[in-house]
Amino acid sequence: MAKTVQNDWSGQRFPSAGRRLPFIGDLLNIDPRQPILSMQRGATGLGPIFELQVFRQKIVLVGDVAMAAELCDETRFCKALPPAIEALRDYAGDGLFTAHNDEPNWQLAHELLMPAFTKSAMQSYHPIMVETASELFDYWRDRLTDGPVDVSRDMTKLTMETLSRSAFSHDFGSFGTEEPHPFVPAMVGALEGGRRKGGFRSAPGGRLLAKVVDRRFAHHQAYVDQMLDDLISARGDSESQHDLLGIMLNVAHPETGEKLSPLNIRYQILTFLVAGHETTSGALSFALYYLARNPECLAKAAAEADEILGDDPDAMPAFEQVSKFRYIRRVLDESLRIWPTVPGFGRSPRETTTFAGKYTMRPQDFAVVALGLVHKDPAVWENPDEFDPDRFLAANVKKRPAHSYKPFGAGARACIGRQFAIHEAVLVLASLVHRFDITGDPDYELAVDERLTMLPRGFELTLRTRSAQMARAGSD
Ligand code: MNH
Repeated sequence: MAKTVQNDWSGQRFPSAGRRLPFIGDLLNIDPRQPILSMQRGATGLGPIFELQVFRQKIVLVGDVAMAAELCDETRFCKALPPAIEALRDYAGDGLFTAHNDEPNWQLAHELLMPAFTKSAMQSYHPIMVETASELFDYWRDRLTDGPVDVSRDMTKLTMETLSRSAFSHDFGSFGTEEPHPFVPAMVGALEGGRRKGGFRSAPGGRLLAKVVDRRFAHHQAYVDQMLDDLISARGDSESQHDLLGIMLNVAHPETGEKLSPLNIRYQILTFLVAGHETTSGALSFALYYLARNPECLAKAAAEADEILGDDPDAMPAFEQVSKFRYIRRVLDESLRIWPTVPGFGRSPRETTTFAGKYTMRPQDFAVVALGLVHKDPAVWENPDEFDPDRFLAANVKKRPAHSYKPFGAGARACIGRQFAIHEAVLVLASLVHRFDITGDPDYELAVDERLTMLPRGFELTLRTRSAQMARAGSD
């Protein structure tokens, strides 16, 4: 068995936090419940590039805009799969997110599925997004006297439902019960198992440990597998052939005639269910957190919603109206700056190169762009911890260097669902602040759950309908 360090950067060393122990390396400096956040906290004072090593796996992270921008240059660099993402291949194989750049199924799936993410495709998802958001609002309206709502829980219901209805014409019935659909904990459980495996794959005995984890999480995996089978087989001829699943099952590549294999289709469904909902749910939850914390921002957002949607508090936006909520869009952008719900991504050079003017970097080496640090680089972002949506006014965006803000990744492997996420999130935020007064608990201190993505934990909002208040304003 090779004793070499994985991702060793030809033996070059970078600053690392705390004391490094023999054998386990920096393991004790990482909080297993918050690996990314604890790594970022530990980075204070280490400079723009730093490393940590656990057993024989070294991870190199970059945390300033200059280095991130260099890594985002697609002519020299491309996506890399850090171990935690590589480990997801047990579930998502060569699906879009976890495919290696040179795997033929990436190109094929990318070309087949791009049409499902065009503007005209968004127009067909719009009514589904409106209907799903309305169901959430009805669900809340029926429970207004029950006390505050758990924001992350309900935003996850919403985005899960929107994604599965839009992409697979499948209704999870999330608003029928308090609890999330059992697929959600099963999926989170299966992925958590994968992440743990990724963490100790490079450890001695890692394979054995992986088997133990596999067994512990087997029931989650079985549930997820069954769900995916049901989703595919439940599809009759009558159902939409134009949603994502319809394209995957029926459409052949126009030039090569190739279609996705049944196994790859399973990988893609799981990929979209996972990539397509928790990310947006977190973005919505953080945006609501900042709105509740900043009354003047909330007032501006509500004023914008009222101006565009009119007097009826139950009005929902038309497709063309969604891009008009410019302030609400800035609130979303700024929330994703402070809390990028996908906290980083890996990059490798296409050929051996000199990185940052002095480090040799070979194609087998990778660095992680740590978005939580890049988005707060004081060289680019003034008062980086302050919530200020107007950083995203066009004039201010122009003043910043390229690649200062990368919540959706970079290059050919950037997020395919970006427009979908933005359309859904803006639509939901606008109609929500139009319909409800929201109040957070002033004593709530932001706590963040780190799964594959970031979500506020225990953040609650008290909701009141605005109908009475708007009727009063209208009669003035
Ligand atoms: Mn999404 C890739 C962030 C919403 C489907 N997504 C990525 C990457 C980031 C990302 C970052 C690149 C990762 C990497 O380089 O390794 N995504 C987000 C965020 C949101 C989001 C912050 C919401 C906010 N993503 C969505 C939605 C969908 C989706 C919604 C589906 C409808 N994302 C994907 C897929 C990929 C991806 C699929 C992989 C694309 C590829 O490699 O071809």
